[in-house]
Amino acid sequence: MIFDRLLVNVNAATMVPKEGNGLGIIENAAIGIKDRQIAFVGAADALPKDYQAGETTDCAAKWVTPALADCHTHLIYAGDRAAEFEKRLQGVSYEEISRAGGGILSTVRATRAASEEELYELALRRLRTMLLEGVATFEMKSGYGLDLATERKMLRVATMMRDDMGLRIQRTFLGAHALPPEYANRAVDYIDHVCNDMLPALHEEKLIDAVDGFCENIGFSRAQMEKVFKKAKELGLPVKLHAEQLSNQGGAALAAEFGALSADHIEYLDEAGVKAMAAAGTVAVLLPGAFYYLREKQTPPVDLLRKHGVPMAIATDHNPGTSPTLSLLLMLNMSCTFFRLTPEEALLGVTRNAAKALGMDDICGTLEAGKVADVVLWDIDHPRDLCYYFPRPPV
Ligand code: DI6
Ligand code: FE
Repeated sequence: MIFDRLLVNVNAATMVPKEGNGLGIIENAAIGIKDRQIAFVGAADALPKDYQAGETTDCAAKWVTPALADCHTHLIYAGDRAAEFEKRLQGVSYEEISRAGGGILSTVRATRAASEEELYELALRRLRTMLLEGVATFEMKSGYGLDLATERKMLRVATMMRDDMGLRIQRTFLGAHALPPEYANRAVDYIDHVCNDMLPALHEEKLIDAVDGFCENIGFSRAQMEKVFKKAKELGLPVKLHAEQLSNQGGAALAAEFGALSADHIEYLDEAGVKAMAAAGTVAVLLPGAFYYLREKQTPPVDLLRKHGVPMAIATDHNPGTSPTLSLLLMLNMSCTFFRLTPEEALLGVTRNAAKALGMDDICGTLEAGKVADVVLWDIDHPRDLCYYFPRPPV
C-alpha cells in the first residue's frame, strides 16, 4: 500500500459505532491518505507490512475525528439584527417583530441590496471562523432573497465557495422562507411563483442540491409546503423542512411523506411525527442555538427520538435573527446541557448523522476507507472533551 500521508501514534474516533464502542474508537491507530481519500484506518499493528508513505505525521497520542459537518446554516446574507436583539430584550417577541416587517424581511432588504461580491466576502469571513473549529462540510441556504435574482445570487455565492474552498457544501433553496413584501397577503401566488418560476429556473441553472421551507404560523402552512415538495420531487430534488419550531403544524410528518433528508428544530414534534420520521429514515436536526437565543422553554422530544431510533444531528442554524453563533462546538455543549444528549450522541450528531442529514454519508462523516480525507487532529485527551469545554478551537 502506498500513501501520500500517514498519521501514526494517534487515537481515532471513527464515528462508526460498534457494540460497546459508540464512537468506533481505535486506540493507537494509523490513518493512511491517498489522493485526498482515506485509504487505510485501523490499528497501527494492522498496517500492511509493505506500506510506503510519502510523509508520516506523529500525532503525539492525540485524537482524530472526521471533520465536523454543520448541516443547517443560513451563512449567506448581508446586514445584522442586533437592534432586534435589543428590542426582544425589552419584551417584544420574535413573532411581533416579524409581523411588523422586521425579522427575516429586514435581512431580505439588506441581502437584495448587496452585490454578489459583498455577499461572498461576508460569508467567507463567517466560513473562515467555522473552519477554525474543524468544520469542513456545510449546508448553505438561500431564503433571504425571496425573488429570483437574489435567490440566484445567494446560491451562486454558495456554489463559488464550494468550488473555491474545496469543501463539501450543500446548496439549499429556501424560497419558502417568508412572504416577500411584493406578495403581502398573497401567499398562494407566492408559492405558485416559487413552484412554477424560481424552482425550475434555479434547478435548470444547476444551483440547487436540496429544497427547504419554513412551516410555521409565521411562515408557510403544511398545504403550501406540500406544493413546494411536490415540485421538488418532480425535479428529482431531495427535501427537508424547518418544522415544529414554535408550534406543531405536522410539518415533520409531511416532510417524512416526501422522504425528507431531515426535519429541523422540532421542539413541538409529537410521537406520530417521530414515528413518521423513523419510517422514512428522516434525520432529526436539533438546533440548540436558536432554542437558546429565543429563550424557548420546550425542548425537542429526545426520548421519543431515541425510542424510535431516529438519528439525531446538531447544527448551528447560523442566521442573523435567531442564532448568530458561528460555533458548532458550542452547539455540541448546548445539545448536552439543554437537550440532555450524551456526549456520544452529540459527537455523532456533528459527524456521521450530520452527513446523513445532507445525504453525504457516502462521502464524509466517518473515518472509513473510501471517504474523503476530511480528518481533524484535536489537542484533547478524549472525544468527550469537545462537548465539555466552552468553545475553543483545539484543532
Ligand atoms: N427558522 C430559523 O431559525 C431561521 N429561519 C427559519 O425559518 C431564522 C431566520 C431569521 O430570523 O432570519
Ligand atoms: Fe434555519
